[in-house]
Amino acid sequence: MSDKRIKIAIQKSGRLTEHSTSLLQKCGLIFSHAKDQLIGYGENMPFDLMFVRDDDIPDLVQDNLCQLGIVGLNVAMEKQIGLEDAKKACAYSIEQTLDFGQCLLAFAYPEDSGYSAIEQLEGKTIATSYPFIVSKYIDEKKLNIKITEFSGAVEVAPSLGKAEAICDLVSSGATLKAHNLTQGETILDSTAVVIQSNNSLGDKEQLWVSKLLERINGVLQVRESKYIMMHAPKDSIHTITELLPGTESPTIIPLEGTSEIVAVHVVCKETIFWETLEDLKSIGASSILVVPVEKMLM
Ligand code: PRT
Ligand code: ZN
Repeated sequence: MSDKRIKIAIQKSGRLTEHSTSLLQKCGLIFSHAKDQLIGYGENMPFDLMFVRDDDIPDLVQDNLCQLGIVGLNVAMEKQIGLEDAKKACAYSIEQTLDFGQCLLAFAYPEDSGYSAIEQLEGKTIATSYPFIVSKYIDEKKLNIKITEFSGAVEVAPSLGKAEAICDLVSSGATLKAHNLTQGETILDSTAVVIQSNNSLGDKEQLWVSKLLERINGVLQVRESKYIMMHAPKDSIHTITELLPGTESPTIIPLEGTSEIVAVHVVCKETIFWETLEDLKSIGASSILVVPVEKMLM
């Protein structure tokens, strides 16, 4: 890389766009991006953003035109398996799983078809936008099922007589219901992921990439993390750490005028429910405060 800038491919306009830009902003990246421009220029770090269609992201990273990309695991895997199939090396790796873009890649059968499992579709046809992932799954099960590729609106394939079943992304399930389809086996649990080119970077650039990945990890941890403070009987500390999921060693602070009660401070990396607070109260904790964490670097 002659210009020493690192390019990150993100979706131009779609379900991942706002989450991706907001994640990078939370990592401290300030960028200028004129509407309809392909590139957003990083102002305070050597990262530039390339705004593209999500399907182009694995190719851009594969060809090292972008060094990083944020894309659905479904898209990253489809390309990866496609390369495997063509006996070509995949030149990117999945570096980080993110907490947005959640969906399932699942089979679905027409409600009145009597199908409820993929094994019943021997000799039949499945429509999908993910032919490589689906073929691999079917091959592993040693089934003889044809695949017809649809680039969009896969759910209409059975009613058009193009396929007996489909395999498509599902989130709420409303689209399947609206087309009288019943959800079947899930073949992939997908979220957005960060992919990185396997081409080696200069030392300085690699340092920036590592720093960004570390900050992304910090942002993800912080989203669920809470700082919890309470007063509690000294002999209940062990039970408290058991009740609070994802905690490390708590900080114990003595209180003026008592040796039995202490102040306990702890960072909890999972969601805290009311039930947990009630359980803490029942073992003698009081003045329980749960506050959000702004930033975290582990
Ligand atoms: O223009 P471009 O090619 O960039 O965008 P796109 O239209 O291909 O992608 P987009 O923005 O729809 O989705 C981007 C990524 O979001 C996908 O690759 C997935 O990783 C993730 N994602 C999460 C989803 C969904 N949820 C989702 N529900 N992508 C698509 N859907 C579609 C699905 O295909 C089906 O048509 O939504 C419908 C089902 O939704 P429910 O809620 O009715 O079940
Ligand atoms: Zn797309």
